[in-house]
Order: sequence, then structure tokens, then C-alpha cells
Amino acid sequence: MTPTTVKTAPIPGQKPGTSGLRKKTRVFMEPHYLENFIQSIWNAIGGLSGKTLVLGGDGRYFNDRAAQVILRMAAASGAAKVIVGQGALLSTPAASNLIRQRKTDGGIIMSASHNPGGPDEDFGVKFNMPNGGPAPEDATDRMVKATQEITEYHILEAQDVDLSTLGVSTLGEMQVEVVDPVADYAALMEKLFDFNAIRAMFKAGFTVRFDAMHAITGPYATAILEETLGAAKGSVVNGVPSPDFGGGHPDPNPIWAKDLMDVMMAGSAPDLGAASDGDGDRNMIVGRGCYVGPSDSLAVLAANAHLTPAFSGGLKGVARSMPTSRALDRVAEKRGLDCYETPTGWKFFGNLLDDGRISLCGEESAGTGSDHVREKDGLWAVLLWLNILAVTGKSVQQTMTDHWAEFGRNFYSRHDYEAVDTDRANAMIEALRAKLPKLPGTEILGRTVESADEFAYDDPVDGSRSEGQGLRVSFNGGGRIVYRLSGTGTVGATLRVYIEDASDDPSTFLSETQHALSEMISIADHLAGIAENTGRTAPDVRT
Ligand code: G16
Repeated sequence: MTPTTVKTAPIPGQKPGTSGLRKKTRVFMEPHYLENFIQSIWNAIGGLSGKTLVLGGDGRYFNDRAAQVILRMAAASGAAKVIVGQGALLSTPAASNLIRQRKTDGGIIMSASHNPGGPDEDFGVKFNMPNGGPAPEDATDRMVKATQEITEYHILEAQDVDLSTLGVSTLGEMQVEVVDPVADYAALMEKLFDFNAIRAMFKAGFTVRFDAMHAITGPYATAILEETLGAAKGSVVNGVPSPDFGGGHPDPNPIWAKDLMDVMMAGSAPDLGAASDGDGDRNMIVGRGCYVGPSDSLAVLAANAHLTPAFSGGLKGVARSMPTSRALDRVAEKRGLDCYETPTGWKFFGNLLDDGRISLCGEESAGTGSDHVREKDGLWAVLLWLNILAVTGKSVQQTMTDHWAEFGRNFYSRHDYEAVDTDRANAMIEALRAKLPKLPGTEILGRTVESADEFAYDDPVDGSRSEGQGLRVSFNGGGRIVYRLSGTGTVGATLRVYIEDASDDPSTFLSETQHALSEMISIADHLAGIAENTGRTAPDVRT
């Protein structure tokens, strides 16, 4: 087995977005495409000589083939060892945990997250740093530069490594250790939460339905919820990962997890419904007859986390991405916690977590997490909810009602316009950006603009600045609209419009969200001219 050097040339467009490089699977399968990007990662991190990496993915189509290529390339570049999840599987939070537990030099996660999988759908690759978190912008910038300068890559000519059997083997000079993808993660969860309290709650008749959406969390949820905590058999549905996620869209929101929503809105619904996404880092929470939006869920977890062993000493501070609703800020203010506002992208929480400034954070895009790993963590969020419910004995609906009574309510929804013509989307944002300076003090459909700007983030830990992170317009009375283009789509542009309005009037707390936001929704369209600029009269997704 000798390493081969293959001549190649830069391939345009190999630029990681919000979370790694995501493209159509067939693009990743084109000659040299995957290899160029992987070699560029090695080049950007100063080579692989003597290093140890973690490798795993969400099991989507091409996961197994890509894993073999990455292993042969790691061996050819002198890596000492790669720790791989059995079957090349690892959820994103489990990979983050392994990187940290085994103190490796980082890891490669093969996933396009919540995007559908299959030969005609999406694939993705991201590199996580030795702290277990997604590569920050300076590292991804180096990767992009490397993709533009690449002239060759190194790969070993070898048979496939057997990734189905646990244990250590060698590939050339490199060790390959195949590990149980669930075991270390499950052990970590047991340390964080009061498993006895949750077990007792299940024993007393509490019911849960966890929809793994045919994706990676199936084995994790079955092992932890059913086999360890004693939830009834069958509580985990769609629990076997499949390369095309059962033909579905593994994005845990009321649209794509409609089956779960239907069950939870029916008379005989379980006490708690939950779902996770393709790679296991997102979560959706729904009570009997009561959907909990991700921003509200984050606020409730922040208000109650101290009831669980993981946070018994209280929270250090909290953070949310800028477009996430300010329900969290209300909790932080009342509890005297620092509350940070970061750009969209989990990578921006890394420094705050590493520096000990925050211990809980989350995003409107259904990601919630803490300092236990450096990724958002879907099943962890479900266990945190279960632990809180086990302590309080309240239903999800009661928890929400009590929360709003104490803190007030921020109505919130994101409207997505998918696969919009990129030029038209850019032109719309450009025109809106030009309008911002004149907006403060003006009245739009009866609401007065308080402030309007383009969000830029100065990282308080390393001093780096990230510009162009979304246009935001705030109104007197707590209303806010944010416009940004997604960094994870693979077709055209996805326009995201984040709409929020605040209420302290208890008589409104149970209003339907879209209804409560109808005024702000009209303003959002009016201000940006969404219909005329995109040609769309309604969003494709409302969260
Ligand atoms: C990724 C990022 C998240 C981000 C989300 C949406 O999630 O990790 O931080 O909020 O994309 O990003 P965008 O609005 O740019 O599409 P995931 O679950 O896809 O890895």
C-alpha cells in the first residue's frame, strides 16, 4: 500500500457556508470533488502528520463511500489514527463528544444536516476543531484559500476498511479504531441528567413519542429512552437510519414532522412529542396539543435548567443567534444572567462556551445546546425537557402557560422562501440595505421603527469581527423583523424572514402565532417588497 499523489486543479465553489460544505450529492461524487475538499482541509489545518481524527456521518447516501475515501486520504497524509463510528455513523453531537473525550486533533462529520439525502439530494462535509466545535471563520477561510490553490492530493490505494466490526485495524501505517457510536454519548447523558427521576416518571405512566425521522438519532434514542430510561417500546418511531431518510425531509419542524404533529394534536396524544434531524443536532418539542417553538423552548430551558444535575450550580450566562426571538433575553434579565447575541451558525457559540461565559445557548433553527459538547444537541434537549418535567410534574402546556405568565410572550415565526432566483434575492436585500439608515422614526403600517441596521458581531473573546449577518428592523413595542439569506441551501437562494412581536397582556398569550403576528407579517412584506421581488405570494415554510 503506497500513497499515490494525484494531480488536480481547483474546483470553483468549494466554500463552506453556515455549517460546512453542502452540495448536491452528485456534485460531491464528481471526479476529485470530495478529494479536493478533504485535501484542502488537511492543508488548511497544517497537515495531518501524527494527528488523530474522529470520523462519522449521518448515514445518508454516499456516507459509506466518502468515509472510505477520507480514511485512505488520512492514511496517505500521515495521520496516526482515525476513530470511526461503526458503519461510519456518528451523530453530530456524538462526534463532538468523541473529539473532546478522546482529545483528538479534530474530526470530519459527513452530513448535510436537515437537508434531504439520496443520489439527487444533498451531501456535506464539515471539519470540527479539537474543542469539538465547527471550524470558525478564520479556519474555513483558510480552507477556501486551499481549495483555490490545490494542485494535488494524496490517497492510499487500498481495499475498503471493515467498518462494521468494533475494534482496531490498520490502514497502511494508520490505526483505524471502530467504536460504538452510541456508548460514549449515552454515558455523557447519564452524567448530566437525573435518569432515576425520568425513569420514575415513565414508570408512573408518562408517555413520549420520539420521531427520529429515519435519521441518525434512532439508535441513540432507542438505547437511551427505551432501553435505559424505560419508555414504552415503540416510543421511538422511524428509528432505523436510512440513506434517503425514508424519502423524507429530516427537518424537525411542524411541516416536515407533520405525522408527529398530527399525533400530538389528537385527543390521545402522548405527554411529550419530540423529533430530531438528519445528523441529530436539532430538536423539536411538542406537548399534548401544544407546539413549543424553538425560541420559546430555549427560554423555558434557560428558566428551568437549574432543576437538573447538569446545571444545579446555575447557568453562567446564555446566548442566542441574532434572529432567534428575544424570549431568552427576558429570562436572562429577570435572572441576572449575561445574554449574548451571535450571528447565525453554531460556530459562533464556541468561544463563549470555551471561555466559560455561557453554559446554555440556542437558535431559532431548532438548535439548543450547552457546554457539554460544542455542537447543538437534539436528544440532549429532549432529555433536559424530560428532566425538568420529571422535577416539576407539570405538563408541557402548563409549563408554557406558567412561563409566559412570569416572563411575557414573544410571538415568533420564520418564513422561508426557498429556491428563489439568486440575483433577485440579492437585489432585494441590496435595496433594503440601502433603505435602512432612513427608517428609524418612520411609521410603517401604523408601527414606528425604533432602529434599523445590518448586524455585525464582534467576538468578545478573540476580537474577530463578522459582518453582513442579517438586516434587522426593530419597532416600538417589541416588534422586530430580520431578513437574511440562508447559508445552508443548495439550490438558488433561500430568503429567511424572521418575525417577532412581544406581548405582556395575558389575554393574548394563547393566541395563534401567525394571527398574533399578522401585523408584523404585513409590514415585513411591505418593507422589503417580498412578493414583487421574489414572485412569491406565500412562504414555502413557516416555522
Ligand atoms: C446550521 C447551523 C445553524 C444554523 C442553521 C441555519 O444548522 O449549524 O447554526 O442556524 O444551519 O442556517 P441558515 O439560516 O444559514 O440556513 P444545521 O442543523 O443545518 O447544521
